[in-house]
Amino acid sequence: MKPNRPIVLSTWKHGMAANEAAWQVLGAGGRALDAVEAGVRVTESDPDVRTVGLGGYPDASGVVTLDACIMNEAGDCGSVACLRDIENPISVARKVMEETPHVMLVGAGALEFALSQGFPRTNLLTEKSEADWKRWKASKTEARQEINVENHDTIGLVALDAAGNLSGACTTSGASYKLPGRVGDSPLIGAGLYVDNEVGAACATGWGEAVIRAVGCHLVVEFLRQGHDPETACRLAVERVISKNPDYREIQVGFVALDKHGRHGSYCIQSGFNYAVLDASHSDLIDAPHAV
Ligand code: SD4
Repeated sequence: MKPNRPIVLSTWKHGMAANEAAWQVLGAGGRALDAVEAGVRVTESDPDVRTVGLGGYPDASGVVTLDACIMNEAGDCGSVACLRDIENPISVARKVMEETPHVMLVGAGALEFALSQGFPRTNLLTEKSEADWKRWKASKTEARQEINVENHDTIGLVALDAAGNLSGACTTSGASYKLPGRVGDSPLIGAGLYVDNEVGAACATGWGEAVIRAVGCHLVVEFLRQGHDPETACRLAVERVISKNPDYREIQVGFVALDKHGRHGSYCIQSGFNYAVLDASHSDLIDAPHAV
């Protein structure tokens, strides 16, 4: 089979703009790692995307804290969690990968590292997010919000470059009004993102606690390794998530997968999840098949 490459896919409609930015790199013969970083930076910096980066929903105390990770074709990875005041956590995650002997930095240490690397300090709480947070505080509703096409969340983006290498990135402001200190699946290698250059890559969106319980994206990639096509690999992982989470009817979890040949697929628990795909011949927003 002739591989379909380069190609990029990412979660939700906000992935379309991210894919365009990634394509600037991929279409020029660039490296998947550079493409995935460039792609999700667009979403992080867009104040109208309320679930990623600048303008993201804050935690219960009104502080925006961000989670992000990145992984390259060699299996190198970097991650930051509970990072505040930095607009592009994905680039900090890349610095963790490239400039330190570690994989993950969190909280105050992650911020200190970002500042030492020259990242500017930015107030991430926009007026809109602050107003919504105040309304939420006054209403005292539960922290877990519905995740759907209007209220989407994390951007996960995976790419296969012209040279046949895979990389991925995942970034989010996490669950809105979460308990301060809460970290979701998105910065956890294996849960929110996984890349194995021999077989494929996957990223996740949705209720992170459920994804973590199943180590979702590593599972998707292992199903690819067993020979399943991307949609089936995602479906089998969703079935595992369902089996580990008795409250599955109340949550959304979606996976997106790209294999080494440039084939892609997705699957989620309930209707309302879509993903964006871009290659040399088309750009699409595809509704993911769902379990219930
Ligand atoms: C997380 N998967 O932190 C991310 C995004 C989210 O509700 O907001 N989920 O769990």
